[in-house]
Amino acid sequence: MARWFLGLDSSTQSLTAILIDPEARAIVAERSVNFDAELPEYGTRNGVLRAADPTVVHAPPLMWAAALDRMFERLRAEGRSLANVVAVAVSGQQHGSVYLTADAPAVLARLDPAHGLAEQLQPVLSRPSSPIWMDSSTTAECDEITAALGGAAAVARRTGSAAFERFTGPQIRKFWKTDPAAYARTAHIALVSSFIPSILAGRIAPIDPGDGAGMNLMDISTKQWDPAALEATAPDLARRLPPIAPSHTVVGPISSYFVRRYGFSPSAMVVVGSGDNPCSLVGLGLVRSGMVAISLGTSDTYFGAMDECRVSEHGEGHVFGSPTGGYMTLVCFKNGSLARERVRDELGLDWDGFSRAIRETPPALGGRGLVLPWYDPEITPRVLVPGVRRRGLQPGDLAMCRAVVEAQMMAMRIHTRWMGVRPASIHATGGASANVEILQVMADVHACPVHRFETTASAALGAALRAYHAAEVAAGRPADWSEIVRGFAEPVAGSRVDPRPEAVRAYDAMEPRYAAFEQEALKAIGA
Ligand code: ADP
Ligand code: XUL
Repeated sequence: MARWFLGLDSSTQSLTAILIDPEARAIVAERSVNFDAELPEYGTRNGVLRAADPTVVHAPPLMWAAALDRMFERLRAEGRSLANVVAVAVSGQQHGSVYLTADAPAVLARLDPAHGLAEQLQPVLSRPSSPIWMDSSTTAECDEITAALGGAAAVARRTGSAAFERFTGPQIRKFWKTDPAAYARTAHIALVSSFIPSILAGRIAPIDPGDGAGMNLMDISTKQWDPAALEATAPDLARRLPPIAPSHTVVGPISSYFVRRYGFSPSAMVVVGSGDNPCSLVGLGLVRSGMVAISLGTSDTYFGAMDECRVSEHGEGHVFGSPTGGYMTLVCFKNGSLARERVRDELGLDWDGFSRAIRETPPALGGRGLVLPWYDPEITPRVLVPGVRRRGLQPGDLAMCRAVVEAQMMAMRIHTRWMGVRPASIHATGGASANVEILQVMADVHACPVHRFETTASAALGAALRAYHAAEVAAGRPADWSEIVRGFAEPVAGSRVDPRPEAVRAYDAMEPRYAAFEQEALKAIGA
């Protein structure tokens, strides 16, 4: 009988499932349920519910549960034998939280296969909607938590990130402040990534250090709840949180609901869930310290694996637990594709013209010019007052194409140094990774080879690989992560771009000039 592993990614707009067969190193199936299109009764747009206040963004947790029924109905209807699934692991959009009453454990334990999940879970929600990562309505609570814990750097040292509006702790605090009665009715608080496994296993599931680190509640060095952070957040919080357990922990066998309704094997294991970014780390094969991915999407993100826990003194980026055991970082740069497009459009070019302009200019522009491409407010470094700053460059200058990409890569190099890990190789993903000239600048500035990854569902794949890994561990077999991901998380053949020694030297020389220009600009705007 085939041995399949299932990864489920409950993300903002959809639920994605990937079934893998590790023996064949094959993806057996990949399917998505789009929330807006397939569950219109929940009234979401792009998977979320908006309020009059634009900073408030929630989603209906029952929709996430209903999507599970939809997904398994579909896989069954296609003739996939879910009896082959040995283990299932979940990836969830990070930070979002689900609030359950004291009846939840009993209801979860006795789900009736004659009825759908949403209908049965509705009575155990103490809060009908879930604040998600797009919610930014908790600035006051962030300030209160930060003050109680001794400042932003202290919060970052303690929990891996400064207090952020979307993080779960500030969200819980706001809930307690604004609806103390509903908070009092709440006996269990779950993350998206622990709510789905709780349903699958029929019991309240632990939280893993990958997603637990996105709460401002976990001690990043011990990977356990931090009593002072809990205290600073809301009263009696400890008894409302599940334990934190390593990412490969088996929560239990799948609940009989799924056995009877969809034909899962009663021995199928449910593994602890994790956040979508920690799962993507695995899905992109970043299983050793020094392996880094740069995603060139709407924003650019830099994320990588590191063995030791290091936190930025300046609150740059986030540190999460890695599902492989150590740590990972995630640093977001807002002016990514947006800034590249602005330059391209200002010069009236298409992407070919943009690439040609890069090819025809020397590394570091021969020392001639610099730009700070802050078209929009920037996250890293923190720039609240946007504005592009040029030195030795005019707006219509074709050299702007190289200058903008160099600035982006140099900012990444400087603002990720606190990790103390020099990238040994970079996996490039996202729309702009199709551009070889951009990848060459990336390789030269970071002084390491770059490989392109085409990924549509790295979080779901990462979850499936986590399920496989957890089953190997549970069976007492040595589970080497490089071996787990082999054949699944592979770069596009022939996509390797190597750094050129001469260019690497030019960028070493450029770094202090760029850093000084950036510092001056930050000082001028009072950042
Ligand atoms: P998202 O963050 O929305 O998922 P994607 O990863 O899909 O974004 O990337 C989309 C972006 O990729 C577009 O906004 C575009 O700027 C960029 N892009 C696409 N092709 C190229 C190219 N050849 N060169 C540079 N950028 C490109
Ligand atoms: C990470 C974050 C997002 C969500 C999206 O901190 O907020 O990447 O995880 O799903």
